[in-house]
Amino acid sequence: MRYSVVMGDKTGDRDQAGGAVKERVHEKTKEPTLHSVVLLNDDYTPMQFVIDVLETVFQKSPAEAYRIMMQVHVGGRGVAGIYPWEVAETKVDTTLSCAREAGHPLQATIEDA
Ligand code: TYC
Repeated sequence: MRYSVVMGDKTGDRDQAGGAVKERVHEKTKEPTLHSVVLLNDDYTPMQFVIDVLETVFQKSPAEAYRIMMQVHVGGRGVAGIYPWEVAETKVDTTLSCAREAGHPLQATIEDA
């Protein structure tokens, strides 16, 4: 999903023109920078737990969740999803909280997409 944020400042967007005030003369849009949430392999987190996290936290289909989990299991790491910074941060927090609560050492990090 992509979206734009309208950027403006208090003075720069207003311009006097013949007595009228033009609003947002210099309207700008800025794409959010995107970040990858990366899952890391370990020897103890159950495969089914990782699949469950990918389905519930990262909204992956069962087939995609299995594919990503196996990629991490075999290759050591895999991208769970790509998001704006604050969304990525929340996904990592949720993943780590769920894992710790369940007693698993699963690790997740954020990288530039
Ligand atoms: N390697 C784990 C196992 O054999 C499974 C696993 C997959 C763990 C992905 C973490 O991010 C992970 N039980």
